[in-house]
Amino acid sequence: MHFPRRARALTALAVLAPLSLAACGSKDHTPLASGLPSTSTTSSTVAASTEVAVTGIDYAFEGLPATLKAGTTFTFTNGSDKESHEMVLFKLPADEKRSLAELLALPPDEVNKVTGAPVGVAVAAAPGSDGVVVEGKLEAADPGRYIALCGLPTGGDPKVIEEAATSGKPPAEDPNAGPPHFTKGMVQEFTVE
Ligand SMILES: [Cu+2]
Repeated sequence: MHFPRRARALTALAVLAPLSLAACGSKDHTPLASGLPSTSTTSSTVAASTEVAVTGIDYAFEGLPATLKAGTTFTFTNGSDKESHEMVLFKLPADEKRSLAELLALPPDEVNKVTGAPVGVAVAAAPGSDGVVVEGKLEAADPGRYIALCGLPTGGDPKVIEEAATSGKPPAEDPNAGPPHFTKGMVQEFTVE
């Protein structure tokens, strides 16, 4: 990669996101679960294409089928007119049986142990922009369960996010930065066959 420092910074963003969720969450207060896409929106049809165009909107992924073929690659585009978005792709361990909602309700240490490092990260900081892959590859190479999420802050300044992405430094203080987008529903599981 051309941007190793950049990749580290964004990985930190993605990995830290669940920490903030767990810190403010509890069994009685689970903003993530309430924002999860309902299972009725998923399809059992295996996508025919092995290249899938995903769009990040406020606050969901569009174009991401429930089931895909191994070897599928993704492009990522920001479809918002105000927010930054990213697509962070994780592959779950083969023996992991818990649901996405159960996993994200776990303590942060355990979540991070389950997900490990992302398979790939693409960031589209400017609203309407094409995502830039800054870590790994946006590819579902092998069969299994995958998760796509956006850990960028709600209402965050796209310039601050872009700066963090290009400088390799942590994001500057942003008084408008709210909870990560995945707590508002921008998280989706899919299966690769
Ligand atoms: Cu987002």
